[in-house]
Amino acid sequence: MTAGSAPDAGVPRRWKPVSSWPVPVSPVSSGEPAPGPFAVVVLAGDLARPARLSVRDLYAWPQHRARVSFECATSGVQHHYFEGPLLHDVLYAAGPGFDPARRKDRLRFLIAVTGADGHHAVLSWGETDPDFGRAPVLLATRIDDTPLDRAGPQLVLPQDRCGARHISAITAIHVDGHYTSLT
Ligand SMILES: Nc1nc2c(c(=O)[nH]1)N[C@H]1C(S)=C(S)[C@@H](COP(=O)(O)O)O[C@H]1N2
Ligand SMILES: [Mo]
Repeated sequence: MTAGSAPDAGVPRRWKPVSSWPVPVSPVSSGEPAPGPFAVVVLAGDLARPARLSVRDLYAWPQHRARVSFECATSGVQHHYFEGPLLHDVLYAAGPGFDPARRKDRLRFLIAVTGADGHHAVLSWGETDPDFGRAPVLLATRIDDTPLDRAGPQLVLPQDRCGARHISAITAIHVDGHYTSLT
């Protein structure tokens, strides 16, 4: 199969308001070391409920699947099968600081994703939003049926031709709605 052709990989789940969201988000506990050998992702920035999530915490959301092919400038074409929640679902549950009733208000938000080795990339909120770009971006909990509990989750953009945004061993996701405009 090609990128995004898995049955549920193409369209994000229906939008749900935060108030009825069934998934509890772990509260932030500052200064607490990572629990044992399990990787933890920090969700921070303009969020009502910043959080530290293990890969197991990410199993609480609906798991989507995607078979992905991408090209790497150095290692050529790679094929992988990923499973995990939609990045959008996880971040929306953390309470991004926009007015959900005003669609325009979401469009000033950035999502900065950082890996353990410092590799990082910025996405826009509008890119993943069901009302705008609807990109089925995953926060993968498994790669090729191997759990990522210890390595940490991986960013998956099934629509990308190049692999550079498939950030592995994610340690932090920063949501930013307050960057300074270039005027
Ligand atoms: N954390 C991290 N993730 C990363 C990278 C990296 O350097 N660090 N490289 C990216 C690139 S350039 C590609 S093509 C894919 C696949 O890289 P791999 O062959 O090293 O797995 O991972 C991406 N994710
Ligand atoms: Mo690459």
